[in-house]
Amino acid sequence: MPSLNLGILAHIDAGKTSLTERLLYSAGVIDTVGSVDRGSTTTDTLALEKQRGITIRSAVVSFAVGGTTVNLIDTPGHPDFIAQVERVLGVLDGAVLVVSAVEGVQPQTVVLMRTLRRLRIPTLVFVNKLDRRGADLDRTLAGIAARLTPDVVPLASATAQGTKNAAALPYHPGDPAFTARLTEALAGHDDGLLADWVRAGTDALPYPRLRQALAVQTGQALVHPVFAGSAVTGAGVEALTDGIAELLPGSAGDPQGPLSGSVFTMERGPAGERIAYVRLTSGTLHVRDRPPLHRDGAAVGEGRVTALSVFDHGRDLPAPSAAAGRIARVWGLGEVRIGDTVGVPSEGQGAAHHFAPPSLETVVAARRPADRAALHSALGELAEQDPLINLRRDEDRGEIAVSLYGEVQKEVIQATLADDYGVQADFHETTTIHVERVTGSGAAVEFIKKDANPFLATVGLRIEPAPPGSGIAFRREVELGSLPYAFFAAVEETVHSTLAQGLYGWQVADCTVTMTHSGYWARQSHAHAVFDKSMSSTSGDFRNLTPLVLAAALRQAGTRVHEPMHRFRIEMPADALGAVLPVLSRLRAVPRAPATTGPAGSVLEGDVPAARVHDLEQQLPTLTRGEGALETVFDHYAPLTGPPAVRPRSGPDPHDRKEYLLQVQRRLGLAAPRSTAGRA
Ligand SMILES: Nc1nc2c(ncn2[C@@H]2O[C@H](COP(=O)(O)OP(=O)(O)OP(=O)(O)O)[C@@H](O)[C@H]2O)c(=O)[nH]1
Ligand SMILES: [Mg+2]
Repeated sequence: MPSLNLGILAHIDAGKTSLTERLLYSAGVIDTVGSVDRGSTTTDTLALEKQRGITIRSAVVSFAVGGTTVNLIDTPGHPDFIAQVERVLGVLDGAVLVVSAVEGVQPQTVVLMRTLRRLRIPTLVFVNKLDRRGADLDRTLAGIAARLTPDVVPLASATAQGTKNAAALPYHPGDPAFTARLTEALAGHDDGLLADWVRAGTDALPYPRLRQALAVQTGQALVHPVFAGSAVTGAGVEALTDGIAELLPGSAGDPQGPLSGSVFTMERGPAGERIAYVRLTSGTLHVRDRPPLHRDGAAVGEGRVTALSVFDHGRDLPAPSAAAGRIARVWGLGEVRIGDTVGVPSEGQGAAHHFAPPSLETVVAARRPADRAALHSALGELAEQDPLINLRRDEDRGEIAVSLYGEVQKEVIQATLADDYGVQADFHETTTIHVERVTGSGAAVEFIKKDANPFLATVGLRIEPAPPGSGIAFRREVELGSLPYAFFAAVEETVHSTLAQGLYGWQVADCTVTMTHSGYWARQSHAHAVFDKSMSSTSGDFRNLTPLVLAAALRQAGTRVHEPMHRFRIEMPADALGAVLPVLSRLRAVPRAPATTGPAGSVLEGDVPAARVHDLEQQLPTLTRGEGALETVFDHYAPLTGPPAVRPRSGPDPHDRKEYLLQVQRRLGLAAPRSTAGRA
């Protein structure tokens, strides 16, 4: 049976989990519809999810429709868990973007749709909550066209909105206004259709032709059909189910091809064992297979599949094998992490980042000193499972810091440490993670056996700024054949790890590093002499020299510290504006335009430093008599005004040459740097 891996995405509380429940019910997988509010849904299974009524971890369920097995992935909408969505994006054949008919398009909706369109993931839109008071389909559709994309085709109108009898009425194929709108939307991407339309004059094109073009263009993510209904009453859900089967393309993948799959989420079984969720794009995985594992394109050992289960008709069932197109839960993959490839990496797999990195960081400490080791290993395990939980260990002070998206994620990590690991942890004050941007260009070189270079390596590097968001690129100006590949790889890896701490201790963002000089001493061996290590270069020489050269180039180039900024949107009673504005300016928030005031109150949008978002959240209720609603989402990095914030370094500091060489020497366990004893 063909399969379709379908993600449900939306702003928090739009109704993803409720809709998932409805889809399962309408496909006959469950007999009663569970409720988020009673903690009885199929996908929100964690105790914390039930308590809080929000989704924290992506969950997979499946149902069959029209001869296709749909693997449905319910994702969290809270921006603190955006990393979960990030990992899911890479495994989707299609998506349903849920928009509330009451709240309309929300900040996270914009971020998600932008990403879905960029990745060309075929996406249907479902306007939910037609039954809730204040629902307005037309207003929501106008918002979608204005803020998400004009390439949408509404397929239904609404009646009795705002009541429990609310219904979505699919447009009739014989409705000339509807077919005209549909034709117009499709003809923009299809010259053949456009020509036929012009030729047909006032006659409508045959509906089956339009419907087929709609499926093709939806599959290419050129247009997005819009459905409407209610996840609570079930209105419109059947039409959505049919639309999923008809309009979204299933998985293509060759079960006979080379094995390739990617791990998009992990969980722990009852005995604490790791279970990886693998979306297979090619080949077939069997129990007892020993598939190779890859991380960022590099081999990281192999797993041994001890058991697997495949999603089919509801939940997953144990199976001897899983084939391309499917999602399998796999036991026995050892040290596997989210984002890893099982088998051979295929194109486009790997650590792509679609959303902003976490902008907060907090030091975590065990409440009981005796738990310190347990805390460190528990955090290490959490971070290993999820590469987006970054840890920074400060060996000197014996501290460990974890990067975060927000306060809710912090509470979830705290609860997980307590519930799953039995460790009571305290989180110290949250600080903002800044980045450094290179301001000019700089270059440095150290030659082998020259000056004070104690390493058997020649390395020259130039660093230059690159456009925001482009990341760190490594280039070579020297011939590939001029250096063994392993040495190039050592330089490239070290460039990345060195740039994790710039001139002020922050990650250096967006720059190009070019290798301008290279040189090494080949393995010396004479007929009668033993191989003399002090005479031939090793990767270690390149690893140890690169930070010194890069640090010198970076000092010449200069950097400026930038802080993360969030875009905010505040809805409040019009008379609260006077109290809110001065507080915003105290928090260094800057409105982008004057507030707009309508019958429903005032709306103000602007930018606020990430560091001040939590303050704003806490103050808003008092300023607006509890009626203000704040939404924020990361937007960009802005230069920090005033003196640059400095982050304490960890590890040897290549900007202090003498101290750096001493530390390297100590690490190598050498009496003195070889070949230049005492010269450093
Ligand atoms: N009236 C009405 N309420 C709905 C509808 N869909 C969801 N809700 C309610 O909206 C709230 C959020 O629903 P969820 O299904 O948890 O939303 P979600 O998008 O999964 O939320 P997160 O996973 O936390 O992002 C719950 O109180 C639901 O009962 C709907 O169609 N009509
Ligand atoms: Mg949910």
